Amino acid sequence: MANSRFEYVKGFEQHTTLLPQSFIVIRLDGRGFHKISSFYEFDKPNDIRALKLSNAAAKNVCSAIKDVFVAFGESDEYSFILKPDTQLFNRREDKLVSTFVSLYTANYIHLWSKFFPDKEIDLKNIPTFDGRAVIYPNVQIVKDYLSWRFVDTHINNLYNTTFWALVLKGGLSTKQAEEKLKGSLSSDKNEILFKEFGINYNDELEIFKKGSLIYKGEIVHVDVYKKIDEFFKDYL
Ligand code: DGT
Ligand code: MG
Ligand code: MG
Ligand code: MG
Ligand code: MG
Repeated sequence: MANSRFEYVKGFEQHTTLLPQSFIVIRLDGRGFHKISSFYEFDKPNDIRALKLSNAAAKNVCSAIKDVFVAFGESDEYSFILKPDTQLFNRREDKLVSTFVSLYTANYIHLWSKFFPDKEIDLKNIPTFDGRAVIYPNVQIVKDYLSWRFVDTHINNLYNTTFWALVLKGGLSTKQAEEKLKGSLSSDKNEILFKEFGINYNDELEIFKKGSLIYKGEIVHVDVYKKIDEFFKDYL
């Protein structure tokens, strides 16, 4: 490239190179999905079409970027875990995060009509995503990261399932449902679901209860922390 007297402006660019030999987790999260889910009338608390759409988009990201060895999705978020020795973009954080965000978002929008054939994308309500990269320096911590997202899925889903049963089936206001669930234990929520609504939480769809994990090109819904050693066996 020709040198010009303007070239010095390049010196203002700042780049962060992520720590070598450590796991890079890139987590994407839907922007304002509270509003997006209500605009497109997602089923409450879980919309199977939306979850399948995010899985399909994430699967394409995993196919495009081979250094992802495991990914996990729930609600409006997806985490992609890269191999610790990846040299993708020389581990430049801005390139990594922006590439994942745009690849995922482009796939999400491209695949939208397949999962929501009756709902056109509205230009003022385009689903978009933010992203961050986090470095986990050893296997134990990155295993705990994945378990954390899994447990979060479970806790939120049990709460949301009970909350929306109280509102949609029990006729409570959202405020009343919130009050009723304040300080409740998991066992209390299971009991409310069963006694008041005849719902056995165990019978809920696995994808709702457990989130989705992509490993070796397959999407599975499993107790992540029980199988965690299998996913990380190459790094133990
Ligand atoms: P943010 O991430 O700060 O831009 O804001 P939000 O609104 O995306 O907040 P977040 O990510 O903490 O929470 C996800 C929202 O998306 C939450 O309001 C529930 C909603 N959502 C996600 N998946 C579903 C679904 O399957 N059905 C429905 N009805 N809502 C969903
Ligand atoms: Mg967010
Ligand atoms: Mg969000
Ligand atoms: Mg979220
Ligand atoms: Mg370029």
